[in-house]
Amino acid sequence: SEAKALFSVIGMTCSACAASVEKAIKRLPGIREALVDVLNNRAQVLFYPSFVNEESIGEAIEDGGFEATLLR
Ligand code: 9UX
Repeated sequence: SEAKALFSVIGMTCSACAASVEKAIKRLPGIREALVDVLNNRAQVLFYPSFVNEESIGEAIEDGGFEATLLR
């Protein structure tokens, strides 16, 4: 089954930042969709929990130089 996570992502200042965050998330296994909203500093991710979890997704975002906090 599918799960959904919403992150606050701090440090995105342009649409290229958002594209880079989206790409970093989508490189992980088990990602169904990643929607990054630069104006609201949010990333919503649909994923398959048997392949990936919230912690790994957050780490992938932070590896790109952004600060990620899981909201729900
Ligand atoms: Mo958005 Mo640019 O970063 O260096 S401000 S990619």
